[in-house]
Amino acid sequence: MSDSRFYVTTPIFYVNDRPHIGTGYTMVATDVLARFHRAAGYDTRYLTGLDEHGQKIAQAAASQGLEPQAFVDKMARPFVDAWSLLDTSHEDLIRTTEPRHESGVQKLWKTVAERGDVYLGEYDGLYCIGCEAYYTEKDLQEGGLCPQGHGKVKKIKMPSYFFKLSQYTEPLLRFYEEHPDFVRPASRMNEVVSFVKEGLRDLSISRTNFSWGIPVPGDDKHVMYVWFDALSNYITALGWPEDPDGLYERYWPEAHHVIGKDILRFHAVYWPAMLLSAGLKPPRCVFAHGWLTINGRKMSKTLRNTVDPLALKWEFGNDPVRYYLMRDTVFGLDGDFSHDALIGRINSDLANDLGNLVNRSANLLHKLAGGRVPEKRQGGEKEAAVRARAETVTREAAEHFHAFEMSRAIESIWTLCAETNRFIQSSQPWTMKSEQDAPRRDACLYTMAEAIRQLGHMISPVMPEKGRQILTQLGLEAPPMSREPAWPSAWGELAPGTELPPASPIFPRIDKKSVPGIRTRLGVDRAEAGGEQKKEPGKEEKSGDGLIPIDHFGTVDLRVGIVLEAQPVPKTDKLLQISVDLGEDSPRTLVAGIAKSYSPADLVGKRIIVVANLKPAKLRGVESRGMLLAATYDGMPRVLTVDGEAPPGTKIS
Ligand code: ME8
Repeated sequence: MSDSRFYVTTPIFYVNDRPHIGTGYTMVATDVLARFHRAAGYDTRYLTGLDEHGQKIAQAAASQGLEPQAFVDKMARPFVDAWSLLDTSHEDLIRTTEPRHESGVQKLWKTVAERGDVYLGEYDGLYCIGCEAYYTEKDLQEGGLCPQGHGKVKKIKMPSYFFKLSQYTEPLLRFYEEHPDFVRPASRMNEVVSFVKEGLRDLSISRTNFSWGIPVPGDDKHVMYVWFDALSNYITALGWPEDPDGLYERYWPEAHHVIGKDILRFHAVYWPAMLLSAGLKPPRCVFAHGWLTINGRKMSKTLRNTVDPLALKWEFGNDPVRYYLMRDTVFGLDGDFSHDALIGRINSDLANDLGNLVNRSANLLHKLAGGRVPEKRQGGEKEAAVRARAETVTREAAEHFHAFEMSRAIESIWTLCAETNRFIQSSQPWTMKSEQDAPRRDACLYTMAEAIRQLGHMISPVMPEKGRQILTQLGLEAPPMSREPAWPSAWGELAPGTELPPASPIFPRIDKKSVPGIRTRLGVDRAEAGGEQKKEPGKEEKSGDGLIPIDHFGTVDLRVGIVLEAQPVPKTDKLLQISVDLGEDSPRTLVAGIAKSYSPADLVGKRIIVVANLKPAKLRGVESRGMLLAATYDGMPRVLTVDGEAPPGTKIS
């Protein structure tokens, strides 16, 4: 086991929302970092999780008429499913309703209290439920609005336990000075220091006006403030305080919290103060990344749905989307998600640059070297230049990954891609046909193949599947998904004589003609038109053969739904009223003429197919918002269902 360790965490996401491109962005970035560190030989642990307590969750549960525990159990599913489909390589996913977490947090509370840092008082001030945060007047936007866009904040007055945060002003400032890299990027460190220098006020850490939280030890009229509970996940997931598996001791000293800039204060001020109070070490680093907008607009509930990371996976595959997210935004700064830019990157960087290089090289090896890795020969200056570039990039890209500069690491890797493309062009191995040319030809082809192997290794943290496919093209047995190809890999490890499989393209181009269909399927046009589908008059496509173009099919939004409840519609023997989970904030009501074939109980739990973008219609006084699909045979409707697992809201294409 390596001595070098790396522990990387994501924020634990609130389960009142569903996974979207913003949370997906944090997951991809942390996954890339975890995979890079594993490849570089670090003993790595990668943690994500779900934040399941607090007033925001309690309210969301109530709005669905569910008990909070039933609500969070239901809402945890889409996250677990999404991360599994996106193939993120976390070792652990903690839920704050798990006993291992709750007991750890209570222990942390007791430790802080035993230090004399907790007292009972009264909170009389402002609170934003959307942020689950306390604010003062000067934090607010004009009109008393939440600075994070959650609308009007509330005034609350209640008995509350307080944490003596004010006493940590000096210790924190000293800690920041001794650990100048604690908050990254550096500009964020300055922000934190200025905030703390203004002086800290004690922090209210318990609530009495609702009960969905971890009880305060010794006073169960209070539940803990959700952030006291949530921040502790980073150590409770390691097994603190008992540490039965030694994970806390092994990984905590190397903790790196990757978060969005919206929650920096909690991680860089409150959390280290809590830890210092408990006599524990603060994490090594808090890295705050920027905010992702969508097509230049702030994310909204509607727009988020159109950038569902799973819809992108089905359309483009995971790796191109990961590549785009890591390449197009500088990690730490704000960035924009644009479907057009994503398609642009797929066609230029992936299909043209890397894809052409790999495919062209595989074809050359078949044509000129009989489908085997050629002899390893010295070659001339040109070969030496490629090798030198590969060695520089191996070092440079690793430095960038270590510094969490993913876009710069990729840029560096692409210089090797460009250099290898130029090398093939100028060497023209296809002209080296005679026996006499054999040594030169071998040297050239070996250098080309070896450069591609290095590229396969180096892009693997960003594009694990594509990296493996590249290695497979070189006849190498790619390591299992759970193990990354090693970094660095010394030049010249490709064994001469290795038999190569037939060449097959790895990075397909997206044809311009298919772009309108993609935009329709992903709902981009609808979103850009503000929710309405644009139709150009007179532009209807007609076809005399009764066939429709694919994008007509794409205008029907078919989704998987899970039936939650069903009941007969009064005064009819045909209709059932069904409540269906389509993965939205609240279930939809559908009315379907299937009562002849199904009793309500038969339907509950079925995964059905729903037309989700149908205009609402009233049937016997009940508004139906969508239509389920059924095949009617012999007068008996049979409901269409899904073969196997598919979370509610999954798009059918
Ligand atoms: O804050 N761009 O959870 P949360 C980039 N439970 N990243 C985004 C994003 C966007 N538009 N939208 C969300 C919470 N994120 C707390 C955390 S941790 C102890 C408790 C990402 O569900 C980003 O990482 O609101 C952000 O910090 C996180 O999702 C917020 O997730």
